[in-house]
Amino acid sequence: MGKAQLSPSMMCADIFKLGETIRIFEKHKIPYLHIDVMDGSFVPNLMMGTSVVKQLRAFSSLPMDIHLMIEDPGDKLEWFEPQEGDYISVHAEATLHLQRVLAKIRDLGARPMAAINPATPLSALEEVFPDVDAILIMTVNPGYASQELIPQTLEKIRRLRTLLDERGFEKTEIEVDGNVTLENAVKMRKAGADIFVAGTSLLFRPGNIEEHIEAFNREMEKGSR
Ligand code: S6P
Ligand code: MG
Repeated sequence: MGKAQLSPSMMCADIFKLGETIRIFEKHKIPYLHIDVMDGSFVPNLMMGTSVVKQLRAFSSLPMDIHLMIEDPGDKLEWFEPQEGDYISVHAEATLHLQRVLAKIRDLGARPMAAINPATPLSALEEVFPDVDAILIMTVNPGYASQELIPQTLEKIRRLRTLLDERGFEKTEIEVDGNVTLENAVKMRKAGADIFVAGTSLLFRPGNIEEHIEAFNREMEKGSR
């Protein structure tokens, strides 16, 4: 198992402090910026469009982890100008042609990730294991920040890790998104998670972001001993 990685959910950041917050992430070698894109149709909310992505790219070279919560993502991938090193995740529930969309992400030069909602069984993804570098397990229903963890998703992470390893996909990463508190992160890590989307429950909770990053790293190191 590789190092536990943080992917800060930028929709939870204070927009008036965005620049300094991103500089903190660069200083701490945070591997991704998590960008939630919502279309008001796949999820009941609107969030983070193409111009935000463009401006962030001009400001920082940190790779992006673009979470598309939109219907028919396949014909909109180019809008986000995918870059080498970026992850782009698409929901199994949002397209009839998941394999084609994942292959297109790879063709565009980014890393494909398949996402599933809490109620969607893992079997929805088994046939695309060869097409992804990561799988995103939603631990809340997508659409909003500050929700409560859906407890059965912990067991789902565990089952996915076992299934991936049994099928020879040991390198495929698991990302978790939703109510990643320090306490939940420890449980998610034990279940097999690699990338932790950090929103209002972790990095953007009251207090100091750098201290929150350090606390996360300490907890993760404890777990690996
Ligand atoms: C939710 C979205 C997430 C949230 C994140 C918020 O639909 O995909 O990325 O921004 O989960 O984190 P928290 O800690 O407020 O649940
Ligand atoms: Mg997200």
